[in-house]
Amino acid sequence: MKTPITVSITGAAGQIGYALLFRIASGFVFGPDQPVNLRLIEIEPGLPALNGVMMELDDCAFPLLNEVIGTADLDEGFKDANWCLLVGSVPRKAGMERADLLGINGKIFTGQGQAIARNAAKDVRVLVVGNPCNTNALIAMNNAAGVPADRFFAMTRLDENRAKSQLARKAGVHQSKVTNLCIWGNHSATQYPDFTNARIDGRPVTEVITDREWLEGEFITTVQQRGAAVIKARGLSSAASAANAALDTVKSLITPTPEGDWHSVAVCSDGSYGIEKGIMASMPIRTRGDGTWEVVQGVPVNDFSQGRIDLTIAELLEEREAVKDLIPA
Ligand code: NAX
Repeated sequence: MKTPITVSITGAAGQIGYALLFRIASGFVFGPDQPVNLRLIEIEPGLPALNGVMMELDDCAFPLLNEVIGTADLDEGFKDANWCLLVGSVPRKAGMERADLLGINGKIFTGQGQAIARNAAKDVRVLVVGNPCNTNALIAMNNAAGVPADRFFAMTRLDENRAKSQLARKAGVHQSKVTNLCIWGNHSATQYPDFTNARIDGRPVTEVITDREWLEGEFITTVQQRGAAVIKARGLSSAASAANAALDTVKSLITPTPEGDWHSVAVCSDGSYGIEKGIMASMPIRTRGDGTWEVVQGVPVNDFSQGRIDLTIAELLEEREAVKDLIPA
């Protein structure tokens, strides 16, 4: 039997957690011959619900699920973790300013970054889903002394998937035909879904969808506002699609990217595309399949795209400024 892979998940009793755990335990992510240990982390008030989730995991009798631990203790939760999925965070409540939310959640991610550095496996990789995910990832990365920056990611895959499905619908094709879709910047309403480089069946989207006004207008706002639209319709925020995107992200980071394509995830900027070094910004990424990844270079950025990218990067810089006290010098 292969050595089990250990996956630590925070917010494991929440709605995304509920849509995530069972698919990991089933072998969907790491493969049909890879046993998995789950370390499920909740805050104290979440532990009774987590216990119920663990009962259901038991009741699935998953052949690949080796061990499950539920805990509110970060050291226990991140022990030997190969993957950390940081989902738990405090939702924005009425009357709460963005800066308040950044501060409250920021404090969660300092402690989690430190605990990951103390306990996780040498090859640990960390995907932050809990919002504001780019800046939470920035804080965790900067508080995880000794863990290389290229192990930290923040999720923009849900935005990529949403954008692909909107383009496919407009073009009347299956969503699998849409490739090379990059989300630039922040996972927020300023994100830029870059249709200018996307392709449908290998052809530029702009040749297939000639309605430029739609591409520059409704398409972008639909993707940017999709989360709010789901809340309006469902009364709850996106959960199954968010969990699915988290699993897509992990899979894309552990398997080689198809030739000529790329995927979107926020990584620590190396200065590519003029994006300030050190911030967590979404950009086009390729994975080699050996645990390493690279920013795809040479993706054309026209004036329209540059204006959009500048906006979303400016927001990330503002967010970093708002949490600067949580980032050690
Ligand atoms: P829920 O409120 O259903 O669940 C969150 C869970 O996290 C709760 O069980 C809570 O007890 C737990 N929690 C809170 N603080 C914690 C901490 N310090 N340590 C461990 N657990 C903690 O939220 P859910 O719908 O699951 O969403 C989770 C996060 O994902 C939210 O921040 C949400 O904004 C974010 N999202 C991010 C998306 C993305 O694309 N990056 C999209 C979907 C989602 O909105």
